[in-house]
Amino acid sequence: MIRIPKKITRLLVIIFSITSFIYLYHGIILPSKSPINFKFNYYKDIPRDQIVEENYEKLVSILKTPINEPKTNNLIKSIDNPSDYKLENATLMIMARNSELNGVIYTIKQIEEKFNSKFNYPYVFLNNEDFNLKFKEKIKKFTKSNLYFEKIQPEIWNQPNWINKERQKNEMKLLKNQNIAYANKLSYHNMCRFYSMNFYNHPRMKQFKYYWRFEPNTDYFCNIDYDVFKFMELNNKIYGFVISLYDSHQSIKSLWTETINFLNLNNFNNKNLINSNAAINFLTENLQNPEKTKFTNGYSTCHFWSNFEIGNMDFFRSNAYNSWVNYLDSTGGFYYERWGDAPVHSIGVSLFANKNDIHWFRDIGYKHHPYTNCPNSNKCNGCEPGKFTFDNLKDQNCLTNWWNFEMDDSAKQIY
Ligand SMILES: Nc1nc2c(ncn2[C@@H]2O[C@H](COP(=O)(O)OP(=O)(O)OP(=O)(O)O)[C@@H](O)[C@H]2O)c(=O)[nH]1
Ligand SMILES: [Mg+2]
Repeated sequence: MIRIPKKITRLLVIIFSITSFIYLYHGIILPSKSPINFKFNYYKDIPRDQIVEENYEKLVSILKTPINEPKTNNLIKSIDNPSDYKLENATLMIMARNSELNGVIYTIKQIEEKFNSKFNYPYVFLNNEDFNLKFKEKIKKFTKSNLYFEKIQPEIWNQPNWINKERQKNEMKLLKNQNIAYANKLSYHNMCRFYSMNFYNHPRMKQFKYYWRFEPNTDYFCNIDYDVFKFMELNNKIYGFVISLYDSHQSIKSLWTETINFLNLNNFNNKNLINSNAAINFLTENLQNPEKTKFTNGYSTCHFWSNFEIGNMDFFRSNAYNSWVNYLDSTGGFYYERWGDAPVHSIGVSLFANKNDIHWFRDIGYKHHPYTNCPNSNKCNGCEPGKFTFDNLKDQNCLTNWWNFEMDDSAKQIY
């Protein structure tokens, strides 16, 4: 038998270890240089209508389960002396036209009664035109908080001048013929683009970290006795929602394809921006409305309904979100299609944030016609627990997917 000297054996072991490490590092630890390929792994061999029913029943049973406030040990409850209270760096934010004054008052009255009179967070009002005196004077009567009335500058609000007007006109006509709401309303496209990629950099908004977005003519049914912004900060939440829905797929035909294109940029390195605990199943589900996932090339169209949001703008200001949304903008999809800020925010947070940092505010009773989040809680009044929408819209519920696929036990048990 040939005896290999000990020194050589040791050398061989070292060489073997180094080569294996390099191989493993490149093959496993470093992402492979290949295109992104999202896979939805669930399969249910039952008819689609049955899936809709099952998901809806589950939503109703969750909403009917009695709850109270989040069961964390760090809730900061309403305070007796607001003038001494150290507020979070946060604001209540609304975009509105002067003509929407009554709708704004309708909702502010509820937000003040249910939440803000206990804390006095400031409000930011945004408009593409100047707010008139009547608007400003009337609003002052309903809150003691600081009010900021802000104009969105035309260069931020208006569409970029490189948008091909002829193409835009033709595409909008096609979408309008398919009954896509607001397809041919340019201001609506501007609004969606502003909320998708600009609101967090508005000079006034820049001073804040957290925002609560609200809309005119929406309802808030429940007393909120704790500071929701401190809840976000103390529990590392970056995004909070109340209602989750499917979208009209025709309005976002290429949004997912362009997202994949973006993730494949930089020699496929952009996919490193995806969070290791991203909510991929929520984004790629294809059981309840498979035609939507097919039409968009892989996106379920599930989104958080952004007419209510509580968010951390540091996330929106991050490199991942910003480079992606700027890429989206460069494709012209906000104008050649009718991309909403809801799917844009939702894809953004679902891909680039840890899903554990996205919070369902199950305790915030809320309605924006025609959908409601009505918890079974003695803090709520004026809505029917478990009622989500009309029967013919049941299949638009996507909250059950969020619950089934993305919430872990601690998220499910927080209420
Ligand atoms: N200042 C201003 N605000 C706008 C404009 N378009 C929309 N908004 C505001 O942007 C928010 C969203 O617009 P909505 O018309 O409610 O859009 P939506 O919720 O998709 O549609 P609805 O079902 O009609 O409520 C609301 O707060 C509007 O007041 C606009 O051209 N100018
Ligand atoms: Mg609305």
